[in-house]
Amino acid sequence: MRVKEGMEIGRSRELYRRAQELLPGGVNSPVRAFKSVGGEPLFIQKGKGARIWDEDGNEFIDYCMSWGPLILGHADDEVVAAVTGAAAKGTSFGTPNRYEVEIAEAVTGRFASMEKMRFVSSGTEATMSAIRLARGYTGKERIIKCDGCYHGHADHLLVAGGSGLATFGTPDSAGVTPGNARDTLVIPYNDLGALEETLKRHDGTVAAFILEPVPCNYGLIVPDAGYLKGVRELCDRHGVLLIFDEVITGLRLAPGGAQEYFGVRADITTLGKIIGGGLPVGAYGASREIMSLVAPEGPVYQAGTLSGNPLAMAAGIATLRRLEAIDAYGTLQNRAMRLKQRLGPVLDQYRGRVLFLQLESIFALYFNSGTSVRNLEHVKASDMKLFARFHGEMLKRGVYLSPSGYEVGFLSTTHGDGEIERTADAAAESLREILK
Ligand code: KE4
Repeated sequence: MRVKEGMEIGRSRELYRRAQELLPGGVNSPVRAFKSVGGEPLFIQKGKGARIWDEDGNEFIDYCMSWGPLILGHADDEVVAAVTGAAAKGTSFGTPNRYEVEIAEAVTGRFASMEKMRFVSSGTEATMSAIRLARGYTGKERIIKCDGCYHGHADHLLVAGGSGLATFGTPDSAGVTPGNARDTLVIPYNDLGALEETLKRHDGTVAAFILEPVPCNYGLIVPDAGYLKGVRELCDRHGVLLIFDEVITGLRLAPGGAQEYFGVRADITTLGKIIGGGLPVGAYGASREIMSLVAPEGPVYQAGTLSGNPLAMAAGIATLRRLEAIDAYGTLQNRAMRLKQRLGPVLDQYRGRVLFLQLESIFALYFNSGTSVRNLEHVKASDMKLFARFHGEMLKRGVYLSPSGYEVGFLSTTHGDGEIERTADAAAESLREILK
């Protein structure tokens, strides 16, 4: 594997200098700034399949995949054709359009718990609206979330756990007022006892429990056997709505997301990423009864200039059609197995120092002595400085990992044997370099 020592990044560097003059941190979303892995962000010019090229022409095998949407890889021909075809007829009308109906039929056909749905333009809008809907439907004010689960940047969800087991949240960002955090209770993930205690202590006041069924924003944390079923039972017992934030897992773990994969129904589901094929999208859905509360049918207000945008909807329809046409989930399982098989012998040499976790086409790498990751504490025990060095070594070898040890990696249907071989070789050399 030729190490790209002294990789030419002059064009990215110049763009970054200009960007920092105009955009906070030079980026439009913080994690892109490479702050937690060091170095300067690369400005990506194009992508095709599993590969991306930066402005200086450096080529990488991409495992960030725009943080999850690109399950079919970059610039899938049919998705691009759908977007360009839609754009040629106009980019937005602010009126109902046929694409919204077609994609709503496709999505609700995959999620038994979603009889009706509403499209918005981001995952943040989806979860913010889902919480408002839960409060409007139940008439209750409090929500429960899990420490380490990320649901976008709505004030009442930028709330961290306190020291105790089940505590009132504390603002996790400047500008989030105690008043905004006051009605958010925070508990550990994979802990049914904490959920039960919180539900009992606040019985009758909790509108909903929102969680990532598989947390992917603080590394990858896999639910304990029975955890999600236990959550369902406790929410039913206490009359609390269960919101599954499937912005990442929806259409990724299975066509019907984590709900299909684990066999646990949510009351309200939020989606994003894959259903927009890489264009701005979010959505939330539930039973007819719950969704009847949403304006203009009901009193829960929510709106959006570009909600249901024809280009995003066309990209989503093309994505869902392709996923079905190419048996994508069989392919993704095969790709995931291949990656595990090829990385296995490499990682075995560092048992007790490196932990590779994978759930289908989602994976995370921890520099950690543990053998499993069940909660936040396990993730916090990882050496993020080592991850930063690993990230840099892999970049030099032409592999682009998500630029944070708290983020996960994604496979797509386009990560072929060649890409996986190169990745395993790069990992072997990078680990040798940093753990020698
Ligand atoms: P957006 O508002 O970024 O579209 O979605 C927010 C969101 C909601 N729920 C889950 C489970 C999510 O993972 C996200 C956003 N994910 C992050 C990456 N893990 C987006 C990347 C970024 O913030 O730049």
